[in-house]
Amino acid sequence: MIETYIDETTEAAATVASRLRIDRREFLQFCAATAATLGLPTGAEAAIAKAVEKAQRPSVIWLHFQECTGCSESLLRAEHPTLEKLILDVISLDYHETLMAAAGHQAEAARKSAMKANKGKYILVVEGAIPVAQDGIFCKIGGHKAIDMLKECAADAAAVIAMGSCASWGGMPSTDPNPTGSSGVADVLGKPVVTIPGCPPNPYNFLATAVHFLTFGKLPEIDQLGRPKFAYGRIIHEHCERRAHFDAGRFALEFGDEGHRKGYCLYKLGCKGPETYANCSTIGFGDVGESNWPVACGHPCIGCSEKGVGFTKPIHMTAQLKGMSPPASYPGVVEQQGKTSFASAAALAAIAGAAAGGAAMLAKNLGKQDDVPAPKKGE
Ligand code: FSX
Ligand code: SF4
Ligand code: F3S
Repeated sequence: MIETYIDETTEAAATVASRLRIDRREFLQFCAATAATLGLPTGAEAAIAKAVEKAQRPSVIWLHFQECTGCSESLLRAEHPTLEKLILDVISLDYHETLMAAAGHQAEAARKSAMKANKGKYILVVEGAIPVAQDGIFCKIGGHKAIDMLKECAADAAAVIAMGSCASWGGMPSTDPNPTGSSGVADVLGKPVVTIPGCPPNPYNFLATAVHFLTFGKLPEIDQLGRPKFAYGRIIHEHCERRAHFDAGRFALEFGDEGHRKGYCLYKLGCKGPETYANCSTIGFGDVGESNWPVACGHPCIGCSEKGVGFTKPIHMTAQLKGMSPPASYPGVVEQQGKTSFASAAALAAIAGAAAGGAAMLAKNLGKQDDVPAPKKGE
């Protein structure tokens, strides 16, 4: 049984690897990583390898509206293990204004023919918000208003994916006062769609969604905002590499201060990790190396993927803490003899059954800064 499984997986992997001209081991690693990203049980990588091998690639029509093209850039900028090759292998990208060679009437003809040839079967991916103010006049492509083009393409699509925060809920173009009435795809179509928010969104989340469709013939399970649960089920703060500093009350207070240089928690610089649902902290971005995501680079998360947070709350406003356990009950990291630490004080409060006292300790801990000297002038 195990031998058959290994044989089949190896065979499928070898076929795809030679088709993509990548190493078989790299492809198997990709299958295992995608299965893990999707939260699938052990063995699912075999199903993924076989599905990608068969490559009955779904036709994808990719529209661009109000955006910066960062979503497409993030898909194409990965170099290892040739993510863009895999993406372009698992889908048939039949219309994409940035990538296609065709222009003008040729491009329009390509869209119409892809829609006709794959009627009812294609996946519509939308990048960018749709302006609805003044009858949608603020964005036109090939003489068609974005709002009309979206409705026309969505009518015969098997599934609609809103790629990026702009398409998911309006994103950056919808920032107050939103003069063009920038809106998300679901609002314009008046029905739920799969959303992959982020500015830009993580390409692995798109790829994993496409691979899920390819492997199981359906899109992954989504939450009430249309986000795949495998990627947006938990808050960033839960898995952040700086979380121990948060729990210990050690914060960077200014960019470049000692706390910042030591890699302390960025909560006080406005990090929105505690109220943003995304997997940035666990899967990282691009190929620069592990731990490549905003917080790891020293910048607070701005909540770019979270409606009502990114492009809505000021970047350096402190985040609302969601679903907090009482970190003040953890042992302190820097204990000094003869002093009652916040941790032990909180423990005493807990022993006394003073829940309110524990909450006060948490608040106090957030106001604490461990002996970090203020930066000297000129530092
Ligand atoms: Fe840009 Fe995409 Fe941000 Fe928006 O990404 S990276 S402005 S989410 O639509 O191109
Ligand atoms: Fe990480 Fe931000 Fe949470 Fe601090 S507040 S632990 S930097 S996610
Ligand atoms: Fe965006 Fe925050 Fe992730 S800024 S990329 S949601 S860490």
